[in-house]
Parts: sequence; C-alpha cells; structure tokens
Amino acid sequence: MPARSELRIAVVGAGRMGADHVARITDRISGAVVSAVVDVDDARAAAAVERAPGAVALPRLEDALDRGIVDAVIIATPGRFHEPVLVPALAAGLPILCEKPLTPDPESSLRIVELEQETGRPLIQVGFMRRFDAEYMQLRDLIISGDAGHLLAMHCAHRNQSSGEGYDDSMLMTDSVVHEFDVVPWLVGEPIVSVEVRKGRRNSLAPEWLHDPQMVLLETKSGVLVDVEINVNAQFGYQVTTEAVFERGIAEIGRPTGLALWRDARRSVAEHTTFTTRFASAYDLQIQRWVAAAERGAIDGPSAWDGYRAAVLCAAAVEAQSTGSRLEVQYAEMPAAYARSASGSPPDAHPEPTQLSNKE
Ligand code: ISE
Repeated sequence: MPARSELRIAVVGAGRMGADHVARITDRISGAVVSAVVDVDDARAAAAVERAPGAVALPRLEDALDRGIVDAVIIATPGRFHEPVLVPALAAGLPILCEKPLTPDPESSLRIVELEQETGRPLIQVGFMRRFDAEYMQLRDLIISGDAGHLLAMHCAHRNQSSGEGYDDSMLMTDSVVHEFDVVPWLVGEPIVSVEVRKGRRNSLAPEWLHDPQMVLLETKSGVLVDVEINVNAQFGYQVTTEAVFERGIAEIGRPTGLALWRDARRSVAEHTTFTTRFASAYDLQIQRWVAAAERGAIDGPSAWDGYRAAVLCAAAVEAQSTGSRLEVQYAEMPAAYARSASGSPPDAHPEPTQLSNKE
C-alpha cells in the first residue's frame, strides 16, 4: 500500500461547528483532508461536502469506517449524541477530537474514560479550544512564571450576543460555563473544589424561559476564587474576558483589539459577535496540533479525563443553580493513565512559580 500522506478525517455532525471544521481543514490545515462528512440530515451533510473536495456524505460513522476511508474522527454533534459516536471510533482505535462536552453527564464520561483505557492509548482530545488561544496561553505562562507574584483571584466574563430557541437555564452551565470549568484549572494549575451559582436581576431582553445572567463562584484547591458572569443575551456582541489578580498586579485578556476608529466624536473598535470568529485562530491551532499529534499516536490538549472533570463540574453547577448555595465537588480517582498530560507533567501541576523578584 502506498504511504498515506494526509490524515483522512471523518467529521461527524455538519452543523455550525462541524461545517466550520470542514472548511478549516480544507482551507488552512496541513497534513489532513476531510474524507467523509457524517450527518443524519442528508442536506446538511451534502452542503458541508461541497466545501471538501473528494469527501463523501454519509448518515453513520460506521458507513465511513466500513469503507476504510477514515484515519481520525472529529465529533461535532450535539453532546447527547457523542457517546454513540465515541464508542465505534474508540473500537476502531482512531484518534478523536470530540467537541465539548465529552458527554452530557459524569457517569457516561467515566464510561468513555474506561473504554479509552481499554484501548491502551490516549485517543480522545476534547475540543476545549480556549487552551489554544494566544492570550490564554500568555496568561498561563505569566501565572507559571510567578513574575507578578502568586495568583489570588480571577474575574471572568462570558458574554454571548443572544441565545437561541433550545437554550435553557442548565445550558448556561453545560454549554457555556463548561469552558471556564476546563480553562480555570488549566490556568491555575489545580482543580476546582467548589461551585456556587447565584441568580440576580434578570435581563428582560432574554427569552422568557431563561434566567440570564447568572453569577458563578468557583474555588480552587489552594483557595483561588474565580467569579464568572455568564450572560448570554448581552446584545452588544460576543465577549470572553478574564482579569487575573496577582500579588503584584493585574493582567487582563480578551479585550477587542485591532483598528480603532475615531469618528463623529467617538472612538470605536470592532467587537466579535460569535465564538467562531473570536476563537478562529485557537480552533485552527487546536486542529493543526491535534492532526500532528494523531500522526504520532498521541493527543496534544485536553484529555478524556479533563472532559470527565468538566462533566462533574457541570452537574454540580446545575444542582447549585437550584440550591443557590456552595457545593463541594468530588471527582473519581484519576486513573494512572491520565496522571501525565500530553506535555509529560501531571495535568494540573504547574512548576513552582519562580520567587517574587524584588525589582525596586
Ligand atoms: C457555545 O456552544 C460555545 O461553545 C461557545 O464557545 C460559548 O461561548 C457559547 O456560550 C456556547 O453556547
């Protein structure tokens, strides 16, 4: 058989995120092609295939596997359909990039963690793309360096322009704050140990069934407090910011950058309206690194265990939404296979920050 030069990817789910990945792989990712687009909706699959020369549209992943045209799988269906796709993809021993959430609840996430361990290899990377955003990476480096002293607290804002029909109260946690549930431990270098959710004054512009915004308070193992404003009917645009409070100063990421326009006695800078543009470079880097790692039989980002932990936090946060009180979070014991992350160090452990340098 001639040496294969490109990773042949089946993209499962041709909705907004799946179609975005199909275009990304075709236009910008090297070393990979889309070989199949899998969606139960024929029209949606056919439309996505238009963007991927040579790809076929199929209704089930198994159909693509039977044809022997798949080296790796991207799962971009709604979360409740992830497990039935993860199972055959794991059985086939294929590298998988699974959009968040890994699965909708901790029990099913643990089942997937167990199945992955049976394969004896790290096959699943979860699509928490914020870890590939340039400013998030800079902030993490700053925390690790200790240059501004120890991290004390963080203020996060997660604002969407508006929420759609099927988006309900629990999705504030499971679809949106799930990103903070992943990225906060990654930034701070230790797990989240408690969660509290408060509902304040409701935005009258939000759909009538939604209590929006809500405030989430997280605490990490050493006591770093992190507040998250989740606000999915912010009207003005899409914005994800973090202000980190250190012993010696403050760092901020996520503010709009780019051309500033002074006109009619105003200064303006364009803001994003959606996550696909706000995190476009992060998605590109995530997929490019996943493709490179898949070729080495590895992953290069959040693992299935990270997906499980986020699922635990989502479940706790949904419970905390109804109680309004602080809830301590318990995780299963981490299997040894996940004790070392892709970078070779334990998933949460940051190196000891360098001593506070006294520059005065
Ligand atoms: C959406 O599903 C995402 O994953 C976005 O990153 C997030 O900001 C948004 O709130 C979610 O609905």
